[in-house]
Amino acid sequence: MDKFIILLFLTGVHAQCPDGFTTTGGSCYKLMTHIKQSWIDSRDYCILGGTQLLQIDSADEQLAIEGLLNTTFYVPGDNSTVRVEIWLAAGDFLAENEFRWFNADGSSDLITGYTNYAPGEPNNRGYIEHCVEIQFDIHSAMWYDNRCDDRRNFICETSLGSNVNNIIG
Ligand SMILES: [Ca+2]
Ligand SMILES: [Ca+2]
Repeated sequence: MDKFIILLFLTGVHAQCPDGFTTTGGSCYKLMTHIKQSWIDSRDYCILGGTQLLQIDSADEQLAIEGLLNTTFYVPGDNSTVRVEIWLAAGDFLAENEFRWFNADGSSDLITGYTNYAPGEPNNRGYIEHCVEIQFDIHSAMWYDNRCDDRRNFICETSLGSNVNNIIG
């Protein structure tokens, strides 16, 4: 009986993701499959919902996101057509080649930790690529800098136990 009560207590305090979000590891994610927007509009959309545009801080988190993309987009038996681009909350539009994570509160942090750029990236092709995206297909999910005005799908991220505005849900 004591064990049962303790189990109920632990279950009650366990932090959950908001409705519609996927939990993997220590964070909650919502993949916007039905909207493509510029980098700034994607970022603002997540912030209006009480979340942030996706930041990937570790190889574990990268794997979690690859799993989410695979689950969402991979069609069994179809090896050719899956190709999706997803914004990350990273860019170098404040200072060229100084890539930062942009936080929901308006602050930003120089990226000094994990990255997963494709070979030769970021390359600032045409001198107009200042926002970072994932290019996902069935083989890889590497990072590229690209044009901030391009319209992409995106992922909003929030922490376990947080509340979100229902525009996201
Ligand atoms: Ca994250
Ligand atoms: Ca590039």
